[in-house]
Order: sequence, then structure tokens, then C-alpha cells
Amino acid sequence: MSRAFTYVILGGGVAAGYAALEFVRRRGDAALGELCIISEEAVAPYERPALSKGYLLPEGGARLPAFHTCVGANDQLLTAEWYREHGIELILGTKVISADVRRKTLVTSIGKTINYKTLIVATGARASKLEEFGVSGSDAENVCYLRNIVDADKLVRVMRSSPGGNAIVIGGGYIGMECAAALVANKIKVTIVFPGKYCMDRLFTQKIAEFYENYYTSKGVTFIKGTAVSSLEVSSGMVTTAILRDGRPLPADMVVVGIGARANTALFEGQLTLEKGGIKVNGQMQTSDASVYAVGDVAAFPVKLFGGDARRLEHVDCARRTARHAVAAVLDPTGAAGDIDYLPFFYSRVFALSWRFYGDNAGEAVHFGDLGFSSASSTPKFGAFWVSSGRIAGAFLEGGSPEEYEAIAHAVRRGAAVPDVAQLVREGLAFVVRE
Ligand code: FAD
Ligand code: NAD
Ligand code: ISD
Repeated sequence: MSRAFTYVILGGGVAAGYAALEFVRRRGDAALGELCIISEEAVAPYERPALSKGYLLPEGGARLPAFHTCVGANDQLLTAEWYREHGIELILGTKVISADVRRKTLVTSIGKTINYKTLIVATGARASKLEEFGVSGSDAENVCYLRNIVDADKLVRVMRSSPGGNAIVIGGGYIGMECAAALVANKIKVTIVFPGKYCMDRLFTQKIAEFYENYYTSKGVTFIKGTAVSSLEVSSGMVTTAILRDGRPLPADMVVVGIGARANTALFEGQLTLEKGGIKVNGQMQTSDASVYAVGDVAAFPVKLFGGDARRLEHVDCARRTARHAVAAVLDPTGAAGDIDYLPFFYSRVFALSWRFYGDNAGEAVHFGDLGFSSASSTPKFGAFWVSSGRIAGAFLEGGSPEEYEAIAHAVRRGAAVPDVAQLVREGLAFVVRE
């Protein structure tokens, strides 16, 4: 059996939801019946960041439909009903198992062929598995990953069945740090294990990391750094102990794994040009095949601000903006959409803390504010600027006000000149926030 659509979005995550809204805004009623979204997930697109935050609260956690896209950008809540009303077909719970870019067809796991004129690939990324690092045990009943709502439900279930127990968190990146905070809130004892020298080492400097590590330590979290879990002991389907490389055993009632993500490119390998682990696109989010666009985590796109360097950014703001840009480009082939001009933006919220980062963490880091952790009840404000070729290339700020976040974003966007680094060191945040 086959179906045909003018536009197909492959993947039903954040980027798909924002693309759908942009599509309807641009096409209005003319959109009816033109677009379909195919997703392996059983629910309409939702704001994935909620899964490691509000979803894991011990009481009153966020639940669908409250966090379908596009509420994360303070925009409309798109329920399954919204898609129906706007004539967008949501094909849910359906995995695409092959794609033929030359023939413009997709085949689903139940053997259905879907023809498209234009395809937007929004397949996102998947969580790396322990087995990829030679450790078995991912299938144990108390080992949790966190990529989608099914994973989040398992994590909630396992947390609730381990009150007061020990959680081993493997990985000190975004998932590890956000889940560790949620586990503490659920009264579970947490040990975080990762091979790096400090947490969040893709983004943080050692000084920034030390603040968060001290804060977490004050909440009872133990850090084991510079090593890895080499095996998991499983009994009756449950992990009981995590063994470190040096043989040290760590008792475990549950394990949370956050050891990185891999872009879902497999369907297009050998058909589209790949770069940075993702699908290479131009400034219009168009791939090496003119009928195929790629957005969100899976897309490696040129960042004008970095001289057109291709980046693949695994963050929600990027998914939203690249999705909207692709739809603008697809619906106006005259090129009026122009090339995307994106300011990279990442954020996180843990415990009572909240930070934002803009730009690139390249060059010399100049810290400001009070990085010395004193008490978890204080409201810290600190950060760093990254200075590259005499300009501010990146900025991180914990505990900022909306105006201060705006100011650091603006400084990065305009590449504020830093003729004298000593002045930046002296003035810190005041360098960009003028009265
Ligand atoms: P996704 O949202 O991952 O969506 C991909 C979709 O494609 C999924 O529905 C998937 O099932 C589907 N799919 C894939 N392959 C197929 C196939 N073959 N057939 C059918 N469907 C397929 N970023 C931030 O900036 N701040 C945060 O606080 C933050 N928190 C996060 C918390 C968690 C738990 C996670 C996992 C990520 C978080 N992120 C955060 C990252 C952010 O959510 C991602 O960057 C964003 O979701 C990427 O959007 P996407 O649409 O490209 O991919
Ligand atoms: P990550 O890349 O942020 O962190 C991976 C961590 O795992 C690092 O600390 C790394 O040192 C560690 N690691 C690597 N191999 C290991 C091993 N064998 N044993 C132990 N540790 C190992 O990836 P993540 O935290 O898994 O996040 C997955 C995805 O979700 C990413 O795309 C991330 O951007 C996204 N995410 C983003 C946010 C946010 O932006 N606030 C929040 C949650 C998730
Ligand atoms: O997606 C990301 C992310 O989480 C980072 O820290 O891109 C950056 C790079 O890895 C560093 O700039």
C-alpha cells in the first residue's frame, strides 16, 4: 500500500512540532492534506527538555498534553487534535525503515510506502548505549536511559520503586547532571561516574564545573571522576552492583545512563552527504539532494557567526529555529528566506540553579562573579566570556536576570570587541551590561 504527500516530515520530535506550526502559519488552509509527520513515538511532538526536569518531579510532575510543542517557546499547544484540525496527518508509532532519496520514497516498518515531493528529515538523535563501550546490562529492569517519553516513564517507575536507594549515574553531561538533580529531589542517593576531569566538559571550564560539583556535593551527590563503569552485575534481571575499572564495587538499586547521543542518520548514509556525525545542509537547511532538508539534532549547518563553520548542535532552541527556517525555505523557493543566521543558545535548570550559554566556547575563558561555592541556599551569579581574536565569541551566565541574559546574547551576536582582556577581567558582567 502506498500514500503520497507533497511534504513529509520524518521524525516527530521538537523540530517536527515547530515545523508544523510554521507550515500552517505560512500556508493557512492551503496546507490541508499536504503534509504528514511520521514518528516512531506514539504521541504528538512534545518539548523533550521537560523529560529531565518537570517530568521527574516527585509530585505534580509535568504530563502530556501540557508540554506538547510549541509551549516551550511560549507559543501554541499543538495537540493531536490541532494536527487533525489543520489537515496534517500524524502517522504515529511508525518507524521508517528505509528511504530512497532518488525515488523520493520512505518505507515504514509495516511495509507501507510513502511518497514525497519534499522531505524534511527531523530524526534527531538516540542515546548512546553502554554496549557501545563494551559494558552489557542495558536491558536490565533498573537501568534507565532518557531520550523519549517511554524512557521517562521507566525512569519514574524505577525511581519510585527505589526510595532511599542508591543510584549510579553513568555520565557527567547534560543527562547525568539533570537526572542526578531529579534523583536527589526524589530522595535517592546519587553517585555520578564519568571518565573526564570534570562534569559537562564539552561546555564548562574547570572553574565553572567546580562550582556545580560543589553544589551537588552539598546536596549529597558523590562524584567519581577519571574512571568508568567497566561492568554491571545483574541478578534476576536487575543490576545490583556497578564495577569500576579498578574493580571497586558500587552498590546499585538503579542506574541512569547518559553517555552521549548519536544523530539518527542511518537511513541516509550513502545517499546524502554527511558531516560532523549528521546530515550536511546549506544555509537553507537543504541537503545534498535538493528535495531533502534536515533540521534539529541531525543537521550539520553553517553558522554564519562562526564564519560559516558547520555545526551540529543538540539543543532545543536550535531544533526550533532550524525547523522554522527549513519550512520558510521550502515554501519559498525564490530564496527569500535567505541563509540561516543562528546564534547558538543552550540552557539548563537544576535544583535552584539556572544557566544560559550563547555562542561558542572557543578561545580564552575570562571568568566573572563569585565562582566560589558557599551555600546551596544562596543565589549565585557568575559566568565566563570566551574571547577569540579580540572579540567575545561565547558567554555563560548562571543566575542572570532577563536583561543580563539579553546583554550577553547581544555581546556575542555582535562579537563585542575586547581590546584589553584586563578590562574584561576587571569589569566582568558590567562589561556588557551598561547602566
Ligand atoms: P528529537 O526531538 O529527538 O525528535 C526526533 C524524532 O524522530 C523522535 O520522535 C524519534 O522517535 C523520531 N524518529 C527518529 N528516527 C525515526 C524513524 N526512522 N522513523 C520514525 N521516527 C523516527 N536541549 C536544551 O537546549 N535544553 C534542555 O534543557 C534540554 N533538555 C533535554 C532533556 C532530554 C531528556 C533530552 C533527551 C534532550 C534535551 N535537550 C535539551 C535536547 C533537545 O531536546 C534536542 O536538541 C531536541 O529534542 C532535538 O529535536 P529534534 O526534533 O531534532 O529531535
Ligand atoms: P553529553 O555528551 O552531554 O554527556 C556525555 C557524558 O558521558 C560526558 O560526561 C562524558 O564524559 C560521559 N561519558 C562518555 N563515555 C562514557 C563512558 N563510557 N562511561 C561514563 N561516562 C561516559 O550527553 P548526554 O548527557 O548523554 O546527553 C544526551 C543528549 O541530550 C545530548 O544531545 C544533549 O545535548 C541532550 N541534552 C541536552 C540538555 C540541555 O541542553 N540542557 C539536557 C539533557 C539532554
Ligand atoms: O551541542 C553542543 C553542546 O552541548 C556543546 O557543548 O555543542 C557544543 C559543543 O560540543 C562545544 O561548543
